[in-house]
Amino acid sequence: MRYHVGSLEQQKLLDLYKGMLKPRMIEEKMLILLRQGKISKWFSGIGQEAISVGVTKALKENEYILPMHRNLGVFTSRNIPLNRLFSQWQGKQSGFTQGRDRSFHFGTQEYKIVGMISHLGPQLGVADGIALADMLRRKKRVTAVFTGEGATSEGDFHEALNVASVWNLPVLFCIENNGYGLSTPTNEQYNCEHLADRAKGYGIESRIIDGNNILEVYAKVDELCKAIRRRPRPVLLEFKTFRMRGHEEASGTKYVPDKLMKEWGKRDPISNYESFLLEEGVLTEAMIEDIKAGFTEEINSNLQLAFDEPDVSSNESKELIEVYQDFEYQNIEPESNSSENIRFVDAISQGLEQSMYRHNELIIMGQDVADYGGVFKITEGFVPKFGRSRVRNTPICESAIVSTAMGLSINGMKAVMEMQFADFVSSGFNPIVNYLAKVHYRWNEKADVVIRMPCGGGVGAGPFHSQTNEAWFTKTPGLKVVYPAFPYDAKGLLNTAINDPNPVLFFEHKGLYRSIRGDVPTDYYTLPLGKASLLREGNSISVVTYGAGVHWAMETLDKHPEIDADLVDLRTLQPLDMETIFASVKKTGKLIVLQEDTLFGGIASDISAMVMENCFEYLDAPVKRVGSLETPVPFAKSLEANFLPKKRFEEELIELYQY
Ligand SMILES: Cc1ncc(C[n+]2csc(CCOP(=O)(O)OP(=O)(O)O)c2C)c(N)n1
Repeated sequence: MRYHVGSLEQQKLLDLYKGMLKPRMIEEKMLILLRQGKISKWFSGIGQEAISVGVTKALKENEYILPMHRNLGVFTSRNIPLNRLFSQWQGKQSGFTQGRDRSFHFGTQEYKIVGMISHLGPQLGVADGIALADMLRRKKRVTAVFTGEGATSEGDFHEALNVASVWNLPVLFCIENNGYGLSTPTNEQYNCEHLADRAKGYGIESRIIDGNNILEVYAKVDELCKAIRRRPRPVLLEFKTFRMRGHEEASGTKYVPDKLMKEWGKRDPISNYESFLLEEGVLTEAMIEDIKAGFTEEINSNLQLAFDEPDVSSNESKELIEVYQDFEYQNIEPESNSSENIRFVDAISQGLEQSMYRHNELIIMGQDVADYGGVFKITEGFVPKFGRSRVRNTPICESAIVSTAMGLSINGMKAVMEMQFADFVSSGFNPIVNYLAKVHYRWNEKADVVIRMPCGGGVGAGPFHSQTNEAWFTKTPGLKVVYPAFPYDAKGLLNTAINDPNPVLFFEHKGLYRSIRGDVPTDYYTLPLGKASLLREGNSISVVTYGAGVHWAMETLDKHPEIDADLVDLRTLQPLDMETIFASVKKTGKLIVLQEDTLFGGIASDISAMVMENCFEYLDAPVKRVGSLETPVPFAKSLEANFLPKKRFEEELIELYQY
């Protein structure tokens, strides 16, 4: 291996050596502990240390770095206290996730490290968001993100590189090409000569770097970082290296030809560099002994601290509370009495616009949201007021944009993302339910993101533009779900959703956009999440519903004045106002829950179950649930009318009333 010292000083040469040696020695210790059954899983980065260490040391301390599962060198180069790392791997309290997630699945703002989720790819889009925040604040910073060559096959890789290119984001995309993704060799993973060649297709620069040569890694990345700080832009790096151990320790390396192992064994980044430094007189055997003794002491004493720490114990209320970031709702009343009779769609637009004035660092992203104003025209006229940097058209890549929103939040900004249609959220599902929803529980980080979801049927739009898919999200701890039925609620709740630092799925029924009007205060105001509204009061039956269901229920009740019903509009589904439901049921003794979504697995089922569990003695009839037919949403008018539950609701309501 050839080393070019260039202008690097002795101190730096030594620092790089120590930087690689420390994670190697930690790993060697971990492999022993693994064999003794003292730690569970281990993903080895042995042989790849030069990449983690070289990249991290080329960054400034205030620049974010997003490592993967083989990047111990990133954590040690940022000088994370080892006892906390060890406690993390043992699932203990002073680890970074308090026992809630394992291995390298954590981040820490203190050290500007943003760890991975198991799904690999979303990391790349998160880096885009972090870099976007830096760019918008005109901070000349680099964000570095890692991926293995295997994960480059995920759509997230393509989406993130494309977004970074279109927006010219200062992201250093680092591919560690180590020959295998689990047991899959590179020729079964991709079919081009170098992954770096893909950069051309995205319109960005790339470099191929010998990932086992610390001086090459450090010098090239350092030079690039300086260049990116001067002129922000994305760059793709392909580090050629090799995975010297199994995917994780238990899985072995039987499928790797011996020849490859031997060849790469000779290219070990540490032993080669050590020999070089000895030859150059930068290191002596005595110094090596000294350095190793120091690390051994540091590792052992910190391990002892971790082993001495008791196992975590579960405190149920703490576990539940920490799924969400603390949010103290502030009730803000409109400043004046002025109000206007406006459409549902206008109320959302107003809330969004006033929130943009209120939060300087709120960014809107979505397809066609800029000059075009979005397909429903909610952001029409926003660009002249807030500029294209805050009202951002995105490529068609829901997953990367959700991840980008997450990155903006990590770097201290707020994001509202418009799904063009709620149906398309499936293309961004992974980061929503796995990243945004779980990040606070895992490592105490907020996901200050609102995802606006134009949803719902009755508009003759067929299976892919009509779904109301809130149940995909009410199921997932960590998300909040809002679903207003009136313009007044829509504006106040959207404002609160934006103030709330937790991830909120904000459902907007597009059938209501232009058909429902209401008086709405002209000024900014907020409404609390988790509070249903009792729209009508009666004594014989409780009708619980939300969204378009509220309007169907009102029409039906108007047709049947003999039925004196409580009508509860849930307004938010997570948190869910069970108190109001219970109080109503205790008064009326009969409950019918109406949802537009297909019935099975929807919120109506849970409400029904909770009422049975909590109000059984008060019930005079079985709880009824009414929802759409268990089919996709059909296109033709007559089919859709029969699919939707409006007519069945009337029949079931009468039946329950007469029970
Ligand atoms: C979406 C997803 N699919 C599959 C896996 C299982 N898995 C975890 S790591 C891995 C291999 C990754 O290979 P690569 O990206 O090359 O990184 P390496 O492990 O080689 O460093 C696989 C298949 C996963 N975690 N997430």
